[in-house]
Amino acid sequence: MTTPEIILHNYDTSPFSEKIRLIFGLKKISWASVEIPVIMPKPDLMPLTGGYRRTPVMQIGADIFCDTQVIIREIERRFPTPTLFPAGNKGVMWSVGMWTDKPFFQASVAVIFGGIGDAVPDDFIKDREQLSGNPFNIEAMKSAVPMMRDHWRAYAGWIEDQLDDGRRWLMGESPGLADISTYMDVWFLQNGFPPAANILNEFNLVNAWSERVSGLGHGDRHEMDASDALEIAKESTSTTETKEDPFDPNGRKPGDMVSVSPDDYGRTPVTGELVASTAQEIAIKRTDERVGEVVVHFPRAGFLVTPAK
Ligand SMILES: N[C@@H](CCC(=O)N[C@@H](CS)C(=O)NCC(=O)O)C(=O)O
Repeated sequence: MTTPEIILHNYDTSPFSEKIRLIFGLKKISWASVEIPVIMPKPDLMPLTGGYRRTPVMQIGADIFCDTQVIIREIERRFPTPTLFPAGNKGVMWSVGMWTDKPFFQASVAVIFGGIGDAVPDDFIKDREQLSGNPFNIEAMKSAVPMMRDHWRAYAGWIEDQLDDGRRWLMGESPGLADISTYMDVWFLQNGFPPAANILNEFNLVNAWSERVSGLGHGDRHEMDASDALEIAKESTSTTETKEDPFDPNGRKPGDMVSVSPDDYGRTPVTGELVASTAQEIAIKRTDERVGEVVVHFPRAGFLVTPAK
């Protein structure tokens, strides 16, 4: 059997997708891009995820990976060379991701959307209010811009500090996950609201490094229609093996019905039957009339798992 294609459901302006596209570049992976809408509804994504709406989502046959944490883990497992961890330090690299994906990302959102201000379209504002469950308050973001610029500048200063011994990449002489995760926020600022990128003017090392990261490229990308991706899911069988987790502190086991949702935003729960779980990942099986049986994978850190009927 040939290995099914890697499919990334994404849109071009999505920073979290850029992180994955650059990993495809670093590892020279061939992949298919399915363009998904920037706002809900996402009618061709929901049959695959069962309700998870965030961007990106990776599909390999009938296995669906939600959140860049499990996407990255799966890419590294399938394509170990060149590694995303050229200097080891794996645990530290994952925790760097918590900084880049949360406080650094939130500072970027405030600086970008506060900067765009009244030009942010109404339907986008309404969608992001639904996503977060909070007001997407442009006035508040506008007034927060000076403080968030300060945070952003402090974070950029950390990148500059890391590079100031002359190294080319954050962990040494080869690119890895630290570069790509951190660059995501630099890319978002440069592309989301270019005037705000003047925060970077004082950071010569960061500017030179960011060009190197951008130069990793996106691997070998081709476009795919959403309908073809759904068809592939329908014709495929998940390759995830049922596996009990002997150390699960809550006694969860294959066959249990559970709901999984992010703990921060886009919290729609996805319900299914537990297939396999570890400290880092949970995979649940569900059925949809358009795609048949699929197995959906989520990270554990940043997600909530609750019993379901
Ligand atoms: N922790 C998630 C965050 C993903 C995320 O926030 N993505 C943004 C776009 S870059 C999003 O989902 N926005 C709403 C949407 O696309 O519907 C991950 O690592 O994948």
